[in-house]
Amino acid sequence: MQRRAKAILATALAVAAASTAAFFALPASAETAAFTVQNSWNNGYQAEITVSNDSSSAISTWKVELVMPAGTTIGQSWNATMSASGSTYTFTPSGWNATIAAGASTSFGLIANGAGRPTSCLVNGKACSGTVPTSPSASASASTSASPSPSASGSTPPPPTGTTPVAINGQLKVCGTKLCNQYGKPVQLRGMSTHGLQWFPSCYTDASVKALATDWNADLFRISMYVQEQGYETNPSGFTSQVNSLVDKAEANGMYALIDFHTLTPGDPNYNLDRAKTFFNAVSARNAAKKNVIYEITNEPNGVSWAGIKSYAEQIIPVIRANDPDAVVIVGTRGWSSLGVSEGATSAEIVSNPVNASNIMYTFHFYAASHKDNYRAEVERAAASLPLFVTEFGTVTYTGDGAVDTASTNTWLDLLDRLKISYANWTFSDAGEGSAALKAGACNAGTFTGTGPLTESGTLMRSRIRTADNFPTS
Ligand code: IDC
Repeated sequence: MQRRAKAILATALAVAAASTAAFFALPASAETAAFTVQNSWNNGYQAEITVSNDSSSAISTWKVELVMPAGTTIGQSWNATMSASGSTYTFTPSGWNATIAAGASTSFGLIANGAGRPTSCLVNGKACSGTVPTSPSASASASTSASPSPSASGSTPPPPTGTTPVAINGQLKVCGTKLCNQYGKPVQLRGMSTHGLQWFPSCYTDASVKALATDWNADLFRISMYVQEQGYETNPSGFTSQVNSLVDKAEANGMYALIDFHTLTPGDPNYNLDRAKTFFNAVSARNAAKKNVIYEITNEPNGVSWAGIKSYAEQIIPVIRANDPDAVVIVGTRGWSSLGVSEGATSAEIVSNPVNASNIMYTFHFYAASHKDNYRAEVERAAASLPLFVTEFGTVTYTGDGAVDTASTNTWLDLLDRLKISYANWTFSDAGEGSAALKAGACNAGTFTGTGPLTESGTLMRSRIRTADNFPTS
């Protein structure tokens, strides 16, 4: 077809300053690039260039060349490798973002010194068409921290056409300190986390995910993809596919899918920085059009400063945003996602130095038999100024084993309900440990409904998760 025939060869560049929004006419299918000024100041600006593959087949690399006018230079870039020759600046992939799937895109950023916009641009060697806007005024779409953008532009979405959590709530968005649905109303999602995908594949089948949605009435399915311990690092493409297939299963059942890049040991997420870029580029490109995906970029940072975690987040979030701009992203916190408490700090270090990105939340984890009143007090305090998401908690001790602490679990869940903090319980698996919701052998037996296959922890969690949701639509 015409689209296929024209792929690769036909290229164009669309250049737009945020305030002028001038786009060139593009060929029916092409690699394209959009130049957006994100922030500007007296004698400089920050721009983002999004390279899109609008064709029907993947491209394996890309090159953007910009010619800058006299008086303006490009000082630095990120998520691309830059080289300069006179006034021509050439940008090639950082490595992890070379391949762009059909219909997907990737972005890189730059800082220009001087107000001049590019006078010429090429994508993969083909000339741009149209005119480059010259207005130096650019409306900032600079990111802010956790503060809300109270009224989203645009009209109210139509009433829901289905009854599942995703059909009702649609695309989620952080509003102030809360997670809001497509109607701008705060919601709490309640659900379960997988165990390590590498160990319990038979627990995550069509039948089990359906049982979570229809028998447990879960809203949320956390997909825990360990990076070490025989996880992602041993087979990146295999684990990426497994995650994508579980995203699809959650979507088919109307549940939100939380993609957990399950770092644990080593505790510094920067150890996995390149793997995270590759992984999140792939999953965010592949799932960009879905409304049910939430990204958890690091599970439990430990032995690393908040500054180190923040730096990691500020490198991974742009990779996701380039493909899936409206998705909520969740950032792990210091001390095994304890908001710092387990390493002698507090949430104040985040409040005073938040991640420079919008539409994000921060992780808090607890294990009910180990973490009690002082942790609850910190959550209550932090929730007043930070959007929090309990992406993992256990009913037992932090080892994942031992007796269920029903009283502490219920105290915790009552607090999360009151604060409308979403949660996922560790684990929906039949691991032989106290935190597992299913009895040993239950996954191979293949029955996931009712309380028959459940442990004490599973029975408690099912009873908490099954109760009616409160998802306001007006
Ligand atoms: C535990 C599992 C256990 C496994 C161990 C190491 O329950 O079977 O042997 O990890 O992989 C966390 C982690 C989570 C832990 C869990 C319980 O996010 O990976 O799972 N836990 O120890 N943080 C606090 C507790």
